[in-house]
Amino acid sequence: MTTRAGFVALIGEPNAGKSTLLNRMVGAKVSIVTHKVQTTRARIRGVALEGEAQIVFVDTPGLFKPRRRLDRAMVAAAWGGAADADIVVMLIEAHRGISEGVKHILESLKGLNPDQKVALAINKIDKVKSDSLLQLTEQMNSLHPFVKTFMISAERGHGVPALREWLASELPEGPWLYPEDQIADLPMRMIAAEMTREKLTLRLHQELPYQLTVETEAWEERKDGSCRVDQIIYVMRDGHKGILLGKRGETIKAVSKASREELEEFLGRKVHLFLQVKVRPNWLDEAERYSEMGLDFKDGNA
Ligand SMILES: Nc1nc2c(ncn2[C@@H]2O[C@H](COP(=O)(O)OP(=O)(O)OP(=O)(O)O)[C@@H](O)[C@H]2O)c(=O)[nH]1
Ligand SMILES: [Mg+2]
Repeated sequence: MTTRAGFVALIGEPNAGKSTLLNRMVGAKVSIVTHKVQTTRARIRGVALEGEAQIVFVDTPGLFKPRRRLDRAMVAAAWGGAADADIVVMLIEAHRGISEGVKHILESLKGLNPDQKVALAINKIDKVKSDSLLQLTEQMNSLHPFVKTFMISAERGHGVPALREWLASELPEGPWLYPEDQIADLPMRMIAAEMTREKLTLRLHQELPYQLTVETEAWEERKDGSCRVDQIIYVMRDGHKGILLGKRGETIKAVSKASREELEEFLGRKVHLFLQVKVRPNWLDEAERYSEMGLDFKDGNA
C-alpha cells in the first residue's frame, strides 16, 4: 500500500480555533487553548493518522497587526509555517464572517507561492444558522481561489473527519515522517511550560497574559517514577508579580495545581511542580526567551 505524508499549516486570525482543530485532529491536547486571542506563540506540530496517510498539522500563532517584537516574531512564524506546508488551511469564524483581519490575511495570501494549495475551513458553525454559510462560502471564494471549502466545528467535531480525509488524499506519496506512535513534535519541557502558561492566561486579566512567559528550567526523573519539574514565570513588573502570586499566594497555588494535574494526566504519572516568579523588565527583548519559546528573535526586528 502506498503511504502518504506531509505538512498541513493551520492559519487564521487569533481565536479562530486553530489549536482546537489541531488537538481534535491529533486526538490529544498538544496545543494550548483559551478564549483569549494570541494564545499560541510558536509553531506547534501535531501528528494525525488517516488511513495510510500521516498528516503533520502545524498550529501557528494567529495573524494580526503586530506591535511588539514578540508579535512580529509570532506573525513571522505563522507565515513561515504556511510557506513550508504542503497544504494551508485558513480558518475563519462563521459568526464573525469577513472581518478586517480576514481581509488582511486574504491580501497576504497573495504573497504565497502560487502553487500553494489553500483550503478554507469555516469554523464554529455551531454558532450560526446553516443558511448563512452558503453566502459566506461564496463571498470568501470570490476573494480567493480556495481549492476547497469545509464547514466545521473544531470544538464539537462536525465536518472534521471530512476535512481530515480530504487532506490525507491530497498529501504527496512518501514515507511517514514520524514514528507511528508519535503525536507531537515539541519537547516535553516546552509542552509543560505551555500548560502552565495556559492556566495563567485563563486566570489573569487584561494585558498580563501577554506580558509573561513560562520556561521549564529543570526536569528531574525520580526513582519512584515521578518527576520534579521546575518552571520560571517571567513578568515585567513588581506589580505583576504581586497579582500573579495573589492574596496569600492563592493565585499561583491554583495555577500550579491546575497545571500539575494536567501534566500528570498527560504523562500518566506523578509530577512535583515548582513555580517561581521572576521580574525581568526586558524579557521581551532577550533573544534567549525567544529561542525558549521556539521563535526566531531576528524575526522580531522592525
Ligand atoms: N463555539 C465554538 N467555539 C470554538 C470552536 N473552535 C474553537 N472554539 C473556541 O474558540 C476559542 C479560541 O480557540 P483556540 O483554538 O485557542 O483558537 P486559536 O486560533 O488557536 O487562537 P490563537 O492561538 O490565539 O491564535 C476557544 O475558547 C475555543 O474553545 C468551535 O467550533 N465552536
Ligand atoms: Mg492557538
